[in-house]
Amino acid sequence: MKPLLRAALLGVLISVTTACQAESETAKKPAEAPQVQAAAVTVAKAADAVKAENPFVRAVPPGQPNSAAFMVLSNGSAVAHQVVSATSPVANTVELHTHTNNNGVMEMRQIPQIDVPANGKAELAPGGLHIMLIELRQELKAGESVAVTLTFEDGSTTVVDAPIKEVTPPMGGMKHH
Ligand SMILES: [Cu+2]
Repeated sequence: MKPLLRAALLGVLISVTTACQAESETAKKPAEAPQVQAAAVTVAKAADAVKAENPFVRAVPPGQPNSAAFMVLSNGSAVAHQVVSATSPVANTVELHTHTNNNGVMEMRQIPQIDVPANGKAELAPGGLHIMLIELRQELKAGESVAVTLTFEDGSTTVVDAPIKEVTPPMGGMKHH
């Protein structure tokens, strides 16, 4: 290649690259501002979008170490939400659990989150999803109620006041792990 031609090509290359950079820099700035504004308007707290319906906690006799809370989580928004943890003053440890059928034996296991689909429900019921109350600090008498605090994926929280009820254990009992 002749030196003159090479210099000319190099010149073209440099001018193309700088033009591209200049273009993308200016293109970025006006696009960012409206996006941030739209997000602030449409994003609602998960705790406001998800309602806990018909909550209850299983009554247990004194000396029983564990119990569970059940409810229907109803998501009225077009965004999926997740319960990522729960706490309660009546238990030392609170975990999110599900039941799985392991070769005919129903077993409970901890799960990292409970999904509440957009415009949908998550049903926590005996034999299925539940909030496990482990190492109870007190007797859970039917007729009283228990506060259960749910924490969602965005850090927002809901306190659910769950009445204590007598619940017949599901088939397979309460085998833990
Ligand atoms: Cu459990």
